[in-house]
Amino acid sequence: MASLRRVKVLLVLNLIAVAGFVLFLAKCRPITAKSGDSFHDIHPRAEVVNLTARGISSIQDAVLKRLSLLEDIVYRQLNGLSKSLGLIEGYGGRGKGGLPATLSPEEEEKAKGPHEKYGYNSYLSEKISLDRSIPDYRPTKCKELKYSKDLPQISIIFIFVNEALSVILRSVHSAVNHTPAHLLKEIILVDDNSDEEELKAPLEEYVNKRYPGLVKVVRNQKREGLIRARIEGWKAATGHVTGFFDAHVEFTAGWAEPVLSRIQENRRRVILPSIDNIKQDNFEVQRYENSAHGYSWELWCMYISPPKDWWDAGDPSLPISIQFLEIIRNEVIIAA
Ligand SMILES: [Mn+2]
Repeated sequence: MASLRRVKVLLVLNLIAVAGFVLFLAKCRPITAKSGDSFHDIHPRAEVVNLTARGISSIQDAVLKRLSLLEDIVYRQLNGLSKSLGLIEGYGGRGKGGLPATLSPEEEEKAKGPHEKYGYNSYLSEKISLDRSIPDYRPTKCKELKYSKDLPQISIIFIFVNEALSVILRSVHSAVNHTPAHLLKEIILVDDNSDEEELKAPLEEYVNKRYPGLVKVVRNQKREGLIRARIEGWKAATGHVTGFFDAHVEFTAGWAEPVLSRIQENRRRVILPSIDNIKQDNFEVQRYENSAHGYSWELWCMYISPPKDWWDAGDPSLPISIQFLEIIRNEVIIAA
């Protein structure tokens, strides 16, 4: 008697499950697409209906296929965003892997003026993807370190005046691509009163559509200079940690965890990542040796070799403590 009841219950559960699948398939019918649309071509209705006969694993496959198709559609739409600004997304293309990028002789001609204006080859920058891959030059020991999942969130602040749009957006894309999402509270763009039209509505519309809710734009009504502009960014920040960067940088994977981990250990620390170089003429990423940063008496920024006890320890993953600064390898910056 008990077993009969169990069978009945199972039968009812099965019926509910089948009804659920039928309902799911009915609700998830492909939307009527325009003729020639690849969505329609890849998922004709007949194929979806036949799947009910082929069992659950086929349905799962169909759902997975549909998800990857939707992902493609979303990706294409987002790519359209950068295309409208004459820019490119995706990991490949010119300058991928941080290799030197080149222009054709005709393009070289067009590049001369902008190069002079920005101090780097901004015309070439437009031909390099906003998501290009760059090499990970961390010492092996740094790559092997494990960090707590529970780290404080960071607000990344970029400051700019009349910087090339493609260079700012590559900084933003790179920050999003290489900072774990749960650690990135927001990105703040501080425009210290630029004149360039492309940095006004086009920049703001792009970041609002591409990264809704993630990017804030702060505009100074008059030129304030680097430090006051940074302070304006800091006022807008809501993360536990604030990171200040020039708006012509690219990040590598794993840059954030060591920084946040050291600040979590001691909130009074100011951390400076070890900075590689992006060459201003061809955007090649050039490895720089681990070093501390300091200033000469003329206030020129200098790279300082780590002290003897750091070398003696023989562990390249150790921070270099020079008074209040600790250096961790991982940000790259255009030395422009
Ligand atoms: Mn700089």
